[in-house]
Amino acid sequence: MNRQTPNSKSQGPCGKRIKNPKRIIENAKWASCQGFSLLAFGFCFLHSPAWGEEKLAPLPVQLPKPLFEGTPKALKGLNLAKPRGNEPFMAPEGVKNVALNKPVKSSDPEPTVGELKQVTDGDKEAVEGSYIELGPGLQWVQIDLQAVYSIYAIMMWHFHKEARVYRAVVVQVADDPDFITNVRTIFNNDASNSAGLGVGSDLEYLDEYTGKLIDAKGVKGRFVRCYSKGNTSNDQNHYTEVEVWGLPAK
Ligand SMILES: [Ca+2]
Repeated sequence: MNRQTPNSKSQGPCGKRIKNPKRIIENAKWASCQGFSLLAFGFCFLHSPAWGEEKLAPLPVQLPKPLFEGTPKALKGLNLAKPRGNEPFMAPEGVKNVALNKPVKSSDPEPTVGELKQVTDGDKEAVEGSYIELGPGLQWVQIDLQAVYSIYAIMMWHFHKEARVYRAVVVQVADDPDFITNVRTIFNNDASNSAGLGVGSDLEYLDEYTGKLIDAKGVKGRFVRCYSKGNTSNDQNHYTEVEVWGLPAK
């Protein structure tokens, strides 16, 4: 039987004499192992959560009770967004409402009804005493998250006791309290630019107990500002609750 030992001289694939086949075999094994390691590293690189593929889970929002009173007023001529219903919104697992009990400022520092801290107090029921009323015309409320967060969703309830639509709703995120540095607009349904913040292409919507969900797509920021300019029932501006769902920024 023509069987070669590892130490014997043998023929290579090109017919040349190979002096040390054992060494060749070991090198081949080493190269194969390195190739596998590189392949495994590449697989991990592409699939590791550390590179931005967080595990997703439904946003754990607790909705208030529905409380529509009276007959909804006709909202003719408005091109409204379809109601979101109870469809879950997927966000990275572990997101929290980082606006809860955080400080609130406003263009109207003395609301006609309620106190500014109610915007982030966790109470989002539609009953009397659970919402604040700001003056007429363009007004804003601003939340200081007190740290930079990656923001995945903003939930907003203006007033969901009756069918109404708030006008010129604009939501911005910034790095500074004066909204000068790194200002990003994440929602704008002000089609006529009546707020002077630019023409918005988002649709107007009916305020409901399910809240307005804004997909913030992981934008990083510390300050959140929400604008409005009256509503279809009156010129005032109301807020029941604003939630900012995020994770500490990496
Ligand atoms: Ca509240």
